[in-house]
Amino acid sequence: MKRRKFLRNSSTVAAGIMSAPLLASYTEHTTSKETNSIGVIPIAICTWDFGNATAKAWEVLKNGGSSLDAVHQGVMVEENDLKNSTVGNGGRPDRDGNVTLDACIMDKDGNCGAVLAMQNIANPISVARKVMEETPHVMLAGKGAEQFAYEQGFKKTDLLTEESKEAWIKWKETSQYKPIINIENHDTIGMLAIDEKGDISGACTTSGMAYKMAGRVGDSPIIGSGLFVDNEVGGATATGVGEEVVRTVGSFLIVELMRQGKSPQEACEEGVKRIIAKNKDKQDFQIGFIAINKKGETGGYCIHPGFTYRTYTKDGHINNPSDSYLKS
Ligand code: SD4
Repeated sequence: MKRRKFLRNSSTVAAGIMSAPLLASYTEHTTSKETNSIGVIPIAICTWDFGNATAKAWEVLKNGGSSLDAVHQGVMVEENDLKNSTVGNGGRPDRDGNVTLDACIMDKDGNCGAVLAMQNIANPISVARKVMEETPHVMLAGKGAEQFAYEQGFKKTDLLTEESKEAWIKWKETSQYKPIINIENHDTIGMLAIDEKGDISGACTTSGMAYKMAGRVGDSPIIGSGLFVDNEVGGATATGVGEEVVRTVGSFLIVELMRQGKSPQEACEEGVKRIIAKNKDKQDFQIGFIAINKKGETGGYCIHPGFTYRTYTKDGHINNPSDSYLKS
């Protein structure tokens, strides 16, 4: 998209006159190269086309809120969306029919909290934040996480929607575990934000791979894998087959590459290439990384075409098509 058109769209957003439904259908694209090199803060960026989530984060940022509140409230929009079958309430279950949620959050001071394979609680990101703020620990898993959530006042919620249940029953006819690339064009939400003070935070939340083994945990709640923030450098977050991200500690790697001087775009590309290097004979899976540096420059890269990421700044609310390692 030409810069002039980009600015015209942006001004509509900057004037604050876009309603939520409009945001959801806002699909104007620009190339990632155009936006990546424009460093601007405050900024919110997230994996996939979760426009309602970035809109919520932007509302927090533009009112002077912290990046921590922005990412927390932003990703919660998706956790609460019952139509989203990959995050929070309404997420696809494991192979036994249980919805188990993973989430983590990290702030400007390197504080972090995570919950792993937690059932019956609709907002794992809020529990992860409580783990960070109210306990001496970083991760709580399974029953312990659930028990902690109740102690903190969270309500027990049945997370398996009728639609998810029907899909699971149908899946049981074959019981084949085969993650689908770019499932429904949206997936785990990882979000990074920089507030007006220049402080960076991140959050990541997911129901994990559909029909996974009971107890399976991916990269999303693992600090350094699904998410990493260093307020001196930047942040990164991931979506896709978590096992592959964990093997290269993907998000930490990307932040370290930025520390060594790479741009967010270059760092994401290197992150994907490290995964490709470990999978010479197998490329039938998707990974998408996004990153941001201290200046507010952004980057995104993936294995297969189809991954996009949202950015929201004073200059616009954009769904950026990510460049990919494989071209078709
Ligand atoms: C996981 N990374 O559990 C998550 C799921 C995901 O695209 O992002 N799928 O491995």
